[in-house]
Amino acid sequence: MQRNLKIIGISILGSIVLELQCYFVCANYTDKWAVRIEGGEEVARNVAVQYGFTYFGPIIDDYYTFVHRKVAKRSLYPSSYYHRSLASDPKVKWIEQQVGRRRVKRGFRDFNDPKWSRMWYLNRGQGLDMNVRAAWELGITGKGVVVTILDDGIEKDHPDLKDNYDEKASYDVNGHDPDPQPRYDFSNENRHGTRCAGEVAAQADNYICSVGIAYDARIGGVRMLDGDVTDSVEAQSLSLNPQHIHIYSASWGPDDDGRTVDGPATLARKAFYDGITRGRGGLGSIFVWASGNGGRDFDSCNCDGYTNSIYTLSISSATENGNIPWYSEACSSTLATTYSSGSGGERQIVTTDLRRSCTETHTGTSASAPLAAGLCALALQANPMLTWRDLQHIVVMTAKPFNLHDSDWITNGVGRRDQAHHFQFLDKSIFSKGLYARLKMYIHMSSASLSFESSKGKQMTKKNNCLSREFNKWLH
Ligand SMILES: [Ca+2]
Ligand SMILES: [Ca+2]
Ligand SMILES: [Ca+2]
Ligand SMILES: [Ca+2]
Repeated sequence: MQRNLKIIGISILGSIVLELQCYFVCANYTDKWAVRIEGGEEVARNVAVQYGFTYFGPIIDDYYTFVHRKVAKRSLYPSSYYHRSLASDPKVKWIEQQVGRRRVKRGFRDFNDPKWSRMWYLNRGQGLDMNVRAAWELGITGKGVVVTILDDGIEKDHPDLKDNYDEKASYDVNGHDPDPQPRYDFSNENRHGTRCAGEVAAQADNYICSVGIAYDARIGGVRMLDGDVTDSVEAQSLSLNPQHIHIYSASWGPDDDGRTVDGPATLARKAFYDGITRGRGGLGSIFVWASGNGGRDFDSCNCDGYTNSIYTLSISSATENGNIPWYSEACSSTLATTYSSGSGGERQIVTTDLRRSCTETHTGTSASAPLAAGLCALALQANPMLTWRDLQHIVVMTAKPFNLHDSDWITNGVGRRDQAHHFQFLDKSIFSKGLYARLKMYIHMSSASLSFESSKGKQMTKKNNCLSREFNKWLH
């Protein structure tokens, strides 16, 4: 009895060892052989029959598949007997018993970040999200691209940001020091920059919080809103390290009260111009701008000289259900929209938050601009040679109006639909090396901007009194 148990014990152990060995080395032999025979299919058929094989069909050129009915469909060991007899025929130039190989579909797997399942604007699929997973599957994750958030600072030691944090893309303009850590208070007033940063480059698959759109990009922050914002503060922020930073994301501007007409002053204007002419080795810095939250007060982003500048890529919002949000300002200078918050029942944006935490309640066009900055980072990884104008062109030309609902859609003179455009970065001619990133953004433009395209600006200038000189110059 004891002896029997021992034998069973050994055989179980033996099979475990075999299993473990096979996990690394054992082959999975099939009942098929690939055989090279010169002289054509008929010769191959005859050889098969001669050695008891069944001719299965051609593979390529002089290679054919034979199958042997007496061989198991799957075996750990090769069938040397039948192999040797077939190989002995002089007409057989090469022969190999075929082995089943483990191959895994390279589909998209979900992340382990706890809030990933809540990131509806990235994971809904079916044309209802920003389609970044298609880019990620191509290995486009923002690698090598540097983004900075011009805001109230960045929590650089946040566990979901610290590995992507880039001190060369950071500065504290308010405090005149290199450390942009936000100033902490009871109301967490200075959480904005940290929230925006996580949307772009929160680390993926680290069991922490969320996933940034460009989760392998480097991210910095400029602390410049927590103090007096002067022309020099803006200019210094917009021109930080322009040979290192590729994309600047700004979610601020003049009052959205429906009465203010304001824009960049002397130094900030110079910073924009220097950025697009000299930044990124002359390809031009990318300035992504939130279009403003003054919809309730009928504010127009055309009256905001920052979004209105031709040098900024101005971004508005669409809600979870594809509607125009209550805070949205419709205007012709907006190039695109990305998803953001909406009305009560609609979900908001998930991102990193102050005090090393995580939030599902980031809102407004403030949340949209960083998503667009993340998309631009993906595009720049796909093709780092894109100029600042190329990127604007891609955004406009690849927009698609899926899932965006409104009654005043029109088709403009170049066949683009206006009011709410769904952007899709997809342009093999622009993404060099055959790479293309299927990235989607949403566009939301006023009817005025579309009529401008059909009438070369004349109609638009009539409808929009706040167009800057720069913008008019661009139209003509
Ligand atoms: Ca500081
Ligand atoms: Ca994470
Ligand atoms: Ca505004
Ligand atoms: Ca603009």
